[in-house]
Amino acid sequence: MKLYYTPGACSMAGHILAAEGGLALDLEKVDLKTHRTESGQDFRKLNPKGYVPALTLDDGTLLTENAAILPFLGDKTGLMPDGMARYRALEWIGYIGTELHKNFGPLFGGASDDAKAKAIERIGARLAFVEESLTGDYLLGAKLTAPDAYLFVILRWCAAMGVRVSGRLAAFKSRMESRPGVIKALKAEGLI
Ligand SMILES: N[C@@H](CCC(=O)N[C@@H](CS)C(=O)NCC(=O)O)C(=O)O
Repeated sequence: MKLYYTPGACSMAGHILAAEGGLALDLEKVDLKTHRTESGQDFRKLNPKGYVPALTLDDGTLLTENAAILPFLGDKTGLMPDGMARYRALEWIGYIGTELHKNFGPLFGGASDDAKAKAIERIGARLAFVEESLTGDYLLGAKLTAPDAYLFVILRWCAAMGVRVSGRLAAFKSRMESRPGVIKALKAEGLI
């Protein structure tokens, strides 16, 4: 199985899950500006969507979208729960993808200062809900599950983009940073 990733991008969520769950993944870095992979492939031929993450399975099947890749890798690693908790995990992956991740668009792109300020305000409000809900060590309680990896990636972006992260969210970020699988993934992506 190979994960096409860009250092620090949302593809790191799947990378963290694999590292935390002891699942061996091949990794191939993608330059999102040139659309070339580190071995020189045209990434858009491999994944017509042109963005990371993309996961190729051993039989050549291509899987894209965090909403699919994270549950998939969570199932492979035991980090995706069953029963009602599974729907809670999917609920968080949906929230993080659509209410947090997508609101970073203006901050990454060349938006006006006004649009950036509005995005920061929106992200702050969405994060306040996450912080209120985060009553245990992880989103679903005492154990790390798939959406935690995604939330951690988003909190790293906050630090880089001037979005304030404090209290329980800051504690969650530090907790994640001390986990062996997270450290392994950050090192493999050249981020520490
Ligand atoms: N809908 C996709 C979005 C993934 C996404 O936003 N990927 C970003 C990196 S975090 C990317 O590759 N952007 C480059 C581009 O869109 O060309 C998902 O949820 O997996």
